[in-house]
Amino acid sequence: HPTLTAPYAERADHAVHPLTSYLFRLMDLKESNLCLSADVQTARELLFMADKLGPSIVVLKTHYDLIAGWDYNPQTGTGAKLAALARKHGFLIFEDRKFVDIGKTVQMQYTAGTARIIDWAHITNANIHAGKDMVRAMAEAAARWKERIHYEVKTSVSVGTPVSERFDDGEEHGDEHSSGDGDGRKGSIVSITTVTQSFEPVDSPRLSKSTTEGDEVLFAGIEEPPADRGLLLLAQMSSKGCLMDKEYTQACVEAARENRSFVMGYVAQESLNTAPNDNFIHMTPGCKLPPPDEEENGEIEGDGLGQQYNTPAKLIGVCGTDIVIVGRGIINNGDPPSEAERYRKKAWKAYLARLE
Ligand code: 5IU
Repeated sequence: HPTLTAPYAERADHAVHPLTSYLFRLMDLKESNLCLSADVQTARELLFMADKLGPSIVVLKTHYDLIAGWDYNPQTGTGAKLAALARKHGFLIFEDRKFVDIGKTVQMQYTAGTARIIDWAHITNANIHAGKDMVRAMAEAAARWKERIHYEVKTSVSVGTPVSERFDDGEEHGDEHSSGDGDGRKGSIVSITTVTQSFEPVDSPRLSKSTTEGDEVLFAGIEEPPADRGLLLLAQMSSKGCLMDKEYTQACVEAARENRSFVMGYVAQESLNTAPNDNFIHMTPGCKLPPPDEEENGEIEGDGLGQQYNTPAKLIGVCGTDIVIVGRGIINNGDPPSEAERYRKKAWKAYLARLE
């Protein structure tokens, strides 16, 4: 398929979804096709990892429900802080929530409740075993969210105000910032609105080549992410004995094609782009490298609990995925930032080789 040999920059130009286009540009700019699966135990560790590994990654995958001490405050909580780190370093947040239920329930889980995932996660994913109508339900919820955000940005936030200055004037912001869905909460916009020039440039020589001057630039040429939300369909899993069959995976492909303005692509074990105009992005977990002193001869042991691993070279070069998702391979290392760089370089090399 043409997407296997097309540069990410070129695919950015042809992507239907604005976030997919942004993500491909980030990948090109940061020379990274690495997603960190930040499965740590506390919010503190999560934010630490996001800040330290931010320069190496393009996506940070979360499981908010395994984090102890997750702060649900929409303005100052863990989601808002992650969103700020995402802007600072240029990565997208992917909450690996694997939604599966009837459409109405999923809409509520996605937009409301404790975590308000839609406010801080650019991307989430869905298991469509309950039927593909739930994809449309989530798309509708995301469209309503976007409308609300645009309205709130226009009416109540002056672009360019640093996050820290925005709500600390001692005033009640009740009405004009209310999120419009009747829960009386205020200011949830902080996690997503346009904030420029409020962060120090990140000290990363690797990125400085693209630095540009100008108001809209955060650092090193990375622009603001669009105020959009995207979905990945859970098409295949990495675990042993996974019950998702070919028919299910094919239903995901159909659901993706029917919802191109919301579905960015898949979490899958191989590329599912087959139709001429498919340009979906693929992310793949179950990725690990052998230790640096060992040859890459294919076999990587699983974790004894059903997880199976492949190397970045195989997943990108042979299976045709775009982004590898790595958790314990990086997190359990004594030096996560340099281990993340080792994974980034390997995965990027596999991508460059695929282009030839
Ligand atoms: N994850 C998988 N396999 C899948 C899907 C998600 O491992 O098919 I969809 C998640 C689980 C964990 C991360 O959060 O990706 C992988 O972590 P390790 O790299 O530590 O195995």
